[in-house]
Parts: sequence; C-alpha cells; structure tokens
Amino acid sequence: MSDDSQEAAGDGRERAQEPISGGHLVAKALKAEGVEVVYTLCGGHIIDIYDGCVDEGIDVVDVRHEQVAAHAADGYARLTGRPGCAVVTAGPGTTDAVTGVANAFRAESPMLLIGGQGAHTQHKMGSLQDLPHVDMMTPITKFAATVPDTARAADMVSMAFRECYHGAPGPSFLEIPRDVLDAKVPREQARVPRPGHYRASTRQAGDPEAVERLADLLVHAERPAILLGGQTWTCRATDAARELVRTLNVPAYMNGSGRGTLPPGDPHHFQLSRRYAFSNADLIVIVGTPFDFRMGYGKRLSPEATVVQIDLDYRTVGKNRDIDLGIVGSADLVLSAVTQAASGRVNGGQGEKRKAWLEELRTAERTALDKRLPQLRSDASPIHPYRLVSEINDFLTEDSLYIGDGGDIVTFSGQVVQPKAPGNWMDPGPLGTLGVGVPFVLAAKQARPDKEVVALFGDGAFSLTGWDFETLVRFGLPFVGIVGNNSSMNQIRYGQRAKYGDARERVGNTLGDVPYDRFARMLGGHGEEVREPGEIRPALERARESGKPSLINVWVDPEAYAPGTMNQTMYK
Ligand SMILES: Cc1ncc(C[n+]2csc(CCOP(=O)(O)OP(=O)(O)O)c2C)c(N)n1
Ligand SMILES: [Mg+2]
Repeated sequence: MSDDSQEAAGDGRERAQEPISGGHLVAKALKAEGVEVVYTLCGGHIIDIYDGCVDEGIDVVDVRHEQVAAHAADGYARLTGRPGCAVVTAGPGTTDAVTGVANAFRAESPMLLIGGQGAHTQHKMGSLQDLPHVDMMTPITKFAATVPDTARAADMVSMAFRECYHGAPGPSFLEIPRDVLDAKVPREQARVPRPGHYRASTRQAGDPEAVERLADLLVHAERPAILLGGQTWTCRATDAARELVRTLNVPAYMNGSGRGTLPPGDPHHFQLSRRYAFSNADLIVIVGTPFDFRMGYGKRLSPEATVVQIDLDYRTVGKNRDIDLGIVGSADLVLSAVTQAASGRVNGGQGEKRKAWLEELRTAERTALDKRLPQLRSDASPIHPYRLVSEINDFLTEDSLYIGDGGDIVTFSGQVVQPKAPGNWMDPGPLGTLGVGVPFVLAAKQARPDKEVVALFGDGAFSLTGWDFETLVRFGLPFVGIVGNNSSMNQIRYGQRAKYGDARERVGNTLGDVPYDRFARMLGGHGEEVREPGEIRPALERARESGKPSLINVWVDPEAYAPGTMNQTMYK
C-alpha cells in the first residue's frame, strides 16, 4: 500500500486546474471505495454531496427518517462486505442517525455516516442545526472527525474507511461544515486517493503456535463443540468453517449472521441442543462472537471444558471469563490454518467416542424438537406464534434472506427459523435495536437483488420505522413482510407481569389493533390479514407472487410467550 500518491491530484485525466467542490471530492472518495449507493434524508447542508454523486454514478436513495438511512448503510455493509454510507444533515439529521450508528458499532458493521455542520465561519455562533456532533459520535464509532478544509474532503473520507476496518470492523463518522463542503479548490490541491491504493487488507492469520495448539486440541477432544458467530460471515469464512467441521468431525452451532454457515439437515448442523452441548463438552471453540448477554457472559460453559476463543478484536478475547487459548485473527484464515495443521492426523475425529458424542447431541436435538412440535403445528386460534414462525421457516428457500425485527415474536423465530444458506440471516445484533427491519429490507433488496427478502416484524418494532415502507414502494423493491401482531410490546409486558403481577402488567406496553395490511395497501403495496393458521401459507405465497412490497398482518396470541423471553436473565 503506497501512501505517497497524495500528489496525484484527481485521476490525472481531468484538468488539474479546474476547481472542484468538497461535495464532489467526497463523492470521488466514495466511488474509490466502491460505494454504489448513499442513504440519505436531504438538508441544505449536504446537497453538494448529492451533486457529486450524480457525477460519479452513485445512487442517492432518499428515506423518511435518518435512522433508516443509517440502518440501511449498516445492512448494506453486512451484505456486501463493502462499507455502507449514509449522508444526513446537521443537528437533528445527525442525532436521528445516532441509533443506526450505535447499532452498527455493537454489530461490528463498517459504515460511514457523513453529517452536515454549520459553516466553519460561524463556529459556535449559534448557526442553524449546530451541535457538537463529533463529541456525540466519538464513543460509538471507531473514528469521528471534522473535515477542516475542502482540499482534505476526499482524503478524510478514505481515512474514515481505513479506520472502519481496524480490528473488528465498525462505523466511522465525519462532519463537514457547509462552507467547507460547498467551497471549491483547484484539483491539484486535493488528495483524491486512488482505488486500491490507500488502505491495506487487515485480515490476520493468527499466531501459528496457537493455531497448532487448537488443531491438537480438536484432534484429541472426545466431545468438542464449535460456535460459529457473526464474524464467520463478516470474514466470509463459510468455506473454511465447513471444511473444519467436516474434516475434524465437530458439531457446530451458529448465531447471529453466522447462521446458515451450515445448511439445515447437514450432519454437523445443530441448534436446539446448544446448552446441553456446552454443559457437557470437553472442548468449546467460540468463533467471532463475544461472551456477552447472548452467551450468558460465558458463565454457562462446562467448567471442565477447554475453552478456545477466536476473534478479530483482541479486546473480545478473554473478556468476561477465562479462556484456555485465545487467537486474534480472521475466522477464514484461522479456521483454514487449523484444518491444515490437523490434516493427516484426524483419526480422533473419527473415533467411537466422537461418534457417540454426535449421536448424543442429535438425540438431544430430536427430543427438544419433539417437545415443541405440537406448538409448531398448533391449529389454535388466535394463532400461536410458534405456528407462524414455523410456517415462515417452511416458506424460506435457499434464496430467501430472512430479517427479524421485533421482541417476543422474533425470539420465537430465533429458535425455529433456519436460513438455508450463509448470509441469509439479519438481526439487529447485540444492541437489540427495534426498527432495523424496514431499513434492512431496503439495503438487502439493493445489495442482493437476486435474493427474496422475507421480514418478520413485531407490531411495535414495525411502527418505529414503518413509514419507509413507502420508500420500498417508491424504489420498486418487493419483499414478503409479516407483522406478528399482538397489539402489544409483549416482550416487555412479560417482564412487567412477572415482576409486578397481573393487575399491573398493562402499563406502557399496549398498542392499538392496527391493520398493517391496510397500511401497506395505502402506500401502494400488497396487504392481507390473517386470523387462522391455515391461511398463513397461502397468504405468504400470494405476497411472493404479488411482486410488491407486502405486509401480511397476522393476529397472534398475545398470551403466548417465547421461552427465551421467559428466561431472560434481566428479570431474575
Ligand atoms: C429502539 C428500542 N426501543 C425499545 C426497546 C425495548 N423493547 C424490547 S422488545 C420490545 C417490545 C417489542 O414489541 P413488538 O415489536 O411488538 O414485539 P413483541 O414483543 O410484541 O412480539 C421493546 C419495546 C428496544 N429493544 N429497542
Ligand atoms: Mg407486539
């Protein structure tokens, strides 16, 4: 990577003396990074970026709330492996986007938020929409800065992208004062970094000695288990993970965007027996997911097990609990190296004890499923949420990308919906942000037009960003949407009931009986209402056939709660 190209003003083919504005420089840097679309809600502070995007052939996708723009940029990054970008105006435009940036921060998603700012010449004078954006963004980004000078605009965009990929990826923020953005400078004064020449790959192979040790552990373990977390997808480690679990015969569990790494039905794909496996394993390998609340902070692993953690971020390895071996590195490179190191001595994986262990887990898996089967097939009316999510699971194909946005209803789906291929699962991530659904649909339909998108919303979650259903109509982006409607914020209601009793369970969590199907039709989409379980599948099929953005409003039983909701540690 050569950083000595700063003298190269522009791409050389354009006239060096021709002045260029900050917004056009920003667009050039976005183009250099491969950004094809910016998500935005307009404001006078940022329009010069739009004008630059026109020149560079970057699509400007305008939404109805800046939170949506930021979530869409996050979603776009997750799906393409390239950074996503949102552009918002100063003040309330930027504060509206904070939640989206925060979500990307916790989800390790490399997006760039560009915010407007009052003119430098009016610094701290009380200009329209002036706020200390950089101070606000610093704790939730990997990099937050002001562009101080027009000539630096493209250079700083590239700097922000470079920072997005330091360690585990994450968001960056740049604010650009209005006068800096609108001013023009001679092209030769501005560094416009050349594509592929301003940042290096940050993939790391891991300490070779640690890799050898892990290979050894896996060969000799009798009861190993591996958890393939979100970084398995971030690092595009699907092939490496599949090769490892198959060659070394290791049962695999998946979480977050790691879901789908192995397809359902694969002999190494396990889901419902995770707790049993982690309580009884002699070796547990955690790949690319922290010991956070989703993992009980690492407390639920067998005290006898040897615990290995692989992560992009050194700060995650060994955090919250002791480990026996830690490897900082990229899942793709590390897992390939481990398989390689173990090759030629994989007999342990084929031994009788290992075989018995996999059978034991398969039995636990079947027992858990059998226990749930009556609810999955329930004909009850009102519809049991398990029946709804089971119908959705059956409806998904290899090409269906599933998005979950809600409380209890999405907790139900987490146990039942199995994406059939990698990259086909999106959830907010550890920030647990309601409202990611519609923006993720927007990003998914643009980043992966080849995919069918199926999104399940809670009625509460949908309401937060639902107006951008209109954006999906406006841009002609069909998807199959389902609202699991219980007229409540039910996940919270459960906690209130458990804590304060039946008489006080309905405070601050009750929504109206909103017909979301009619909302969809009002905005130009397809909408249907479902009250009986047998109507779910035909309605899903019709939504698929409609070729429009759709919402099927499914009335579900508000008295049914997901086990995951009832077991939440925050109520204990
Ligand atoms: C932005 C945001 N606000 C509030 C919460 C807290 N919260 C978690 S689940 C939940 C209820 C969601 O209701 P709904 O989407 O209808 O799903 P349900 O639990 O009813 O199935 C709430 C409010 C959150 N996670 N995110
Ligand atoms: Mg609800």
